[in-house]
Amino acid sequence: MTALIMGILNVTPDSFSDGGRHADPEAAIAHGLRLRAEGADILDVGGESTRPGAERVPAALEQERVIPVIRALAAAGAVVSIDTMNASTARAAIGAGARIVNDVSGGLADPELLAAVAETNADIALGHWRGPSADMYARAQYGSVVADVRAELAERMAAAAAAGIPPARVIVDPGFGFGKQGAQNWELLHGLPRIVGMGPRVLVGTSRKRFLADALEDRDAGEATEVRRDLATAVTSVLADEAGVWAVRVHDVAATRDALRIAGLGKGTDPWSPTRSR
Ligand code: PMM
Repeated sequence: MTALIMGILNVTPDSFSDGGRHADPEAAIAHGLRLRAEGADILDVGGESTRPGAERVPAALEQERVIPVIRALAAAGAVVSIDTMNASTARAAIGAGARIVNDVSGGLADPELLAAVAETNADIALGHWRGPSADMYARAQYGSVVADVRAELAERMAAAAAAGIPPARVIVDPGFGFGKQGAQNWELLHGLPRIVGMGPRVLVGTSRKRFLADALEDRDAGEATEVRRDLATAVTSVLADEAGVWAVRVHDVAATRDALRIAGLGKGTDPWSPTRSR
């Protein structure tokens, strides 16, 4: 089976990678529908930037940004996830039709979040996280990054179970770029089979991240352009797919869809089957 594609819909004025293009709800809804038409299986709506150095935004402002967008996209039949670290936003988003709560902090940032999700039928994506974006690189100290991420994700899975969330509703995400420096991300990418071996569905988000841009920079080109980052993302998404992940979270849905399709040709599976699932 080919990995599902989660399309990123950041409804923020300061996202590092789509630069606040979708801060007004109408534009965000239109972009979400376009991502769906391009092949996104899930739309991940977020109202708070987690870019390195980002400050937190109040939950009320986050909800003002995301709730109308979630309501419209869910009403149009899309599977929507809410990218939030706040229990109150998770609750409101599920009320508006979101089916997955995507918490990059794995339930650590808001101690109420896991219990809030447990009361619903929503799935939870638990990200590997070592602390707020404002100073996350200070915590990028690992013995073995893959072994440490595995162990810390297992702790978050145990916390989700203790809060009453059945294991079948849990997704794990190794958190590329979150408290990880350049080379640690590559080690994690090639260690993905060991994360997949943990059991739950695995979600992976490498899209346009700094470690890709750093790898692309060369003497002539300077800062990697968005187009080059999207191509790099399509490559890392194929590698993640080959490791057996359940879904990849990307900005450029069309490029990743094409890459997954090309990589899957001749393998005896039809990555285009509308019933494909993982
Ligand atoms: N990365 C970002 C935001 N949300 N969610 C998951 N599950 N995994 C990620 O790696 C992840 C995420 C930061 O990137 P963005 O600002 O481009 O959305």
